Amino acid sequence: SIPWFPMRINDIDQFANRVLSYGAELDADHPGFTDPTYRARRKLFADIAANYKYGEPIPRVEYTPEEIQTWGTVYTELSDLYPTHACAEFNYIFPLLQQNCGYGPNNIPQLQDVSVFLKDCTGFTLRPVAGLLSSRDFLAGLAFRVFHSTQYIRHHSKPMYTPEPDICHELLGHAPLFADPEFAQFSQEIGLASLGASDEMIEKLATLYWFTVEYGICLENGKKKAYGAGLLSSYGELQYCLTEEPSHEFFDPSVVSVTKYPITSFQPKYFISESFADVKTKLMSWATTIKRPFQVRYNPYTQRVEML
Ligand code: H2B
Ligand code: FE
Repeated sequence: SIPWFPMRINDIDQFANRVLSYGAELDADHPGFTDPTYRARRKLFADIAANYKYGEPIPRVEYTPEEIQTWGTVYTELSDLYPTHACAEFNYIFPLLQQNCGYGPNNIPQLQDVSVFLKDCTGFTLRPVAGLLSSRDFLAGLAFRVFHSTQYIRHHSKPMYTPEPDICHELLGHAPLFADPEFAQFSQEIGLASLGASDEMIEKLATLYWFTVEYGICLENGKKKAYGAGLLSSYGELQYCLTEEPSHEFFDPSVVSVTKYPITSFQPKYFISESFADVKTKLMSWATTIKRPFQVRYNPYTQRVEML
């Protein structure tokens, strides 16, 4: 039987609360575990995500001076590297976020403002989420050009480390490229391929997502540049990934989709694409080999998935 999947954009409301880990709870090794103030703060963010319904404005949050300082540290270090380490599409969009969405070292942008900006560029929107979703739920959001975004920030005791996605990862790593039309379409294609797919196929698509959207590298005039969000939000790995230390291979979905990867250390291997158009074309032709008794397409006028 076909696993349930959302067919209308507001069906997503049903799973925004099915978080696998973190959310309001924290593991014993989380930097904020013993900090009651941080935990109370996380509860606030979890409640916003739990109560959010599709189409509503994302509630604005007044970040504390301590939170803004954490953001400022991460922002300042990373923005130093972007001109030399990030791909051209990212460097084109980043100043637009500074001009339109309040990106800067002294301000944590509001998800609502970033969502409005992205919607205007590519139709992508953000919705708040309390913690990690399953791959199936997370990928299904992408089919509707919806990106689930955390709104809380990492613990101030370790500004350059987080064991989970946080607003620095989402807004510095992910958000900029969702404003790029080719990248947006590529992301949506992974999402569409995931709808109603088998668990085994979800695993492959999550792996493709990992090696592209999270850890992808591309070539520009023969030089390697980062486009993956896990790289663009990590000061250490953004430098490491372009050196000769890790290995680099060309992107081939049939190889990438079955490659194992570590989740708590720097990647030993990265996959390189020529362009977003190239990675999208390769993914789409690979996706036609997926065995599914139906095909899907997204109707942007009705915001529904149609089964063919
Ligand atoms: N959930 C959330 N909230 N954010 C993510 O970035 C995320 C997720 N990534 N669930 C997913 C899993 C990704 O690692 C792939 C698709 O499994
Ligand atoms: Fe991510």
